[in-house]
Amino acid sequence: MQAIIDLRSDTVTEPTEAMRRAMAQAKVGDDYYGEDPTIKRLEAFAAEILGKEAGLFVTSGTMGNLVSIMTHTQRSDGVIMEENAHCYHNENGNTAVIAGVLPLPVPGKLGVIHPESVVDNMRGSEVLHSRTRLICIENTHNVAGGTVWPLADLISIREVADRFNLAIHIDGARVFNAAVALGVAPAKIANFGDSVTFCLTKGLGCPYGSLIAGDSEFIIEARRNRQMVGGGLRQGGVVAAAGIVALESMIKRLAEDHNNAKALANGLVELGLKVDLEAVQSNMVYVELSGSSKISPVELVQQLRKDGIWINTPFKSRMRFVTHYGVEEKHITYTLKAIERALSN
Ligand code: TLP
Repeated sequence: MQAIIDLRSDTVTEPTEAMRRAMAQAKVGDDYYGEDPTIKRLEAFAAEILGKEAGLFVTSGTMGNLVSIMTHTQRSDGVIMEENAHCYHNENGNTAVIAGVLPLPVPGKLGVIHPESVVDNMRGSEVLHSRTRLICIENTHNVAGGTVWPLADLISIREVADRFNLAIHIDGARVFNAAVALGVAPAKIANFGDSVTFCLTKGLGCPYGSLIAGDSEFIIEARRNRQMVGGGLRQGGVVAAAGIVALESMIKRLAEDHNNAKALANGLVELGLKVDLEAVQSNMVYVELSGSSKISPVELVQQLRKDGIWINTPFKSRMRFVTHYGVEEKHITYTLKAIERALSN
């Protein structure tokens, strides 16, 4: 097999032919004046799919989370987030540095925050404390394994948020994976959040872009905050056109990525590797080598690269494989064979 099998992330997906055609033909205008018809169409479409009043096109998931957090909070407010959340660890401290809020990391189980953790970390109006204003939840949860929040837990977190008058922001970079995994409409999940960010660039295959959805007032304010962080988009309709194609045609097929991830996970377990199968719920597989393995995780990654299989450098010996558009069943079989060879050398 010649082509590279890139399992580093679903962010490596490239636009489909249909997206490229739509991009070439996109009607555009200056978004600053509210005149880009394609961006407007994408924002309305995203809002509709998520059952929200309005949408806002932003350049990335990171910007979407930041702008949403800025919009829900004032400087010095406290924001509860799961201790391995992307917006806590992987956004370069932007919530603290730019939004000026205090992240309050709490433990999670498979990425899910228990309502009691919210209660334990709540701070009121004492002059000493940051006022807790917001809970950020991540669905699917990346570092927990691409795990999906069960609907029952979404109900519980909403209840506790309402009890303490907190808003909920959903980092739904992969919210469509969550919806497909649960077999529910994306709006059913989004309904538990006051705002949601999702990415067009992950399993949906777009070259760039994310959306925030929320109520109209929230989005008006979010647009101001997007401006503050340099996110005005001018003739961004060229990219939004790909986003519309993605929302129309790339959501259902995520189920294939989930099936491929499960096949990969089962194959890895058969090879004696440590995978928490309970955590394999969407398009990710995290794996660790057993202590008795002759090869180290870094050596395995290097060996696989020689076979044309790319994965990221392991973090604390944990390796991540991500399935996505362009990765097929035959690539999973090939990858498993290559791993078997590497382990037996
Ligand atoms: N995740 C990327 C890397 O940054 C780790 C990946 O390869 O998985 N929320 C979640 C849950 C994410 O996984 C990511 C990206 C983001 C937000 C940020 O999105 P972008 O990359 O568009 O800023």
